[in-house]
Order: sequence, then structure tokens, then C-alpha cells
Amino acid sequence: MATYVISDIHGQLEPFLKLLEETSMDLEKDHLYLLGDYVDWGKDSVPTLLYVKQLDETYENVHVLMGNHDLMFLDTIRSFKEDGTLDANWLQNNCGLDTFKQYLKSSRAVRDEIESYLDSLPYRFDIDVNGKKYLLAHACPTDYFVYDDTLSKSENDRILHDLRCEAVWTRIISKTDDVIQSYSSEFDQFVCGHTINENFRINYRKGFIDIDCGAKVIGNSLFMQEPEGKLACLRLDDMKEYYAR
Ligand SMILES: [Mn+2]
Repeated sequence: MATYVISDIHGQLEPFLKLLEETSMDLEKDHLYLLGDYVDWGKDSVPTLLYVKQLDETYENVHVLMGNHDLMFLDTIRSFKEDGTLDANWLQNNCGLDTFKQYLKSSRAVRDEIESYLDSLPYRFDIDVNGKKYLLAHACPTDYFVYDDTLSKSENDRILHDLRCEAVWTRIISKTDDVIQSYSSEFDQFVCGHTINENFRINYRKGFIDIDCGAKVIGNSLFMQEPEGKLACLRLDDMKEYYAR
């Protein structure tokens, strides 16, 4: 039994399928953790999300986290349903427009499935691999939410949403060494995605490992770095790296 981690697939379904094949993982036995951002930039956002959902529902060993792009998607689905408003920041600056178009073209049943699936995604995993403690998060781990009885439900909801935004948006690299090191006292290793590594390789930094190798640029002419970006997978048992594009 091995444990694999992949992050920031960003609508790149073909590279994702290639990467799964490249590792020869057996999801009946091996564990696969996905660290968020299934949509936006690549051409297959909704198909990628639906494929991830299918894996998650088929295999007990597949574990799926929320990313900031998935949360923007969910928030927009909700605001659009409530009062027709859209998140311009997501649509214009974060390549959400194609994703939302694919969503609108989906059947009512699929749209409902997408919404409830996104709503179910957790924000961090605390796992044990061969006796070593790992913390997995899309961007920046935060504490677990504790409901405050002295506040109203809407105030609690707002605090929870702020905490979730922090968890999926904050770049761990922007934190001071002290904060980063504070995770080390509780965990042997912290693994995240969210920030593309400059050399498009898995980056072993002080206090954390960043596995986002820029899959979002694959096939996207908007980016100068296009030839280098790739989707990465890290096997935590022996830190073997896999790449696909
Ligand atoms: Mn991200």
C-alpha cells in the first residue's frame, strides 16, 4: 500500500489520466490524496471535476480537498442561484468563465451534483504514512472551525467562510519562518499546492513541500512558460516524483 498526492489539476484531464497511469497506482490498495483546484485554465474543467467525484465515490482510498478555484466555483453557483450575481474576479481574472459555461450547459441533475459535491469537500487532512505525520492542505492549513454559541448562525457562517478562504488562498510562503516552523512541531511534513514552483519541479522548502508544478499552463498560449508546466505526483512513502503533461 502506497500513498500518492496530486494537486492543482486545473481542468487538465488528459495529463491527469496519464499521470495516474504513469504511477501504476492501484486504488483498491493505494491511497490517493487530491489537494484541490480541479477547475479553471485547462479545457476540461467540469469533466475533470466529475471524474474526481467519480473516483472519490468509487474508491474509499481516494480523498479529495477543496481548492480556491473550487470554492470560487461553489460560491458563484450559490450567488447565481440566489440573486443572479456572478463573481467577476473568478470569471475574468481566474479563468472561471469557461468553467461556468460548462456548468450552465450541464443538465439540472449534474449541476445539483456538482454543487453538493463541492459543498462536501474538506479543507485539510491529517494523515499518518508509515509512522510519519503529514498535514495536507491546498494552500495554508488553518485550525478546525469551532461553532461559537454566543454568536448568531449568520455570524458563525461568516467566520467559517473566512477561515475556509484563508485555508485555500493564503500562500504559505508569505508566512514568517516562525509560523511555518510551528507546523513542524505537530507534523513531520506539510504538503501543499497552490503556488507554482519556478522550475516546474516539486519543491522541498523549509517546513513544507509544494507540489504545484504548473499544470494550468499546459496547452494555454496565454503563458510564456507553457512548454515547462506539468502535473506532478509525489509518493509519500519514498518521495518518488512522477510528472505528466
Ligand atoms: Mn490554488
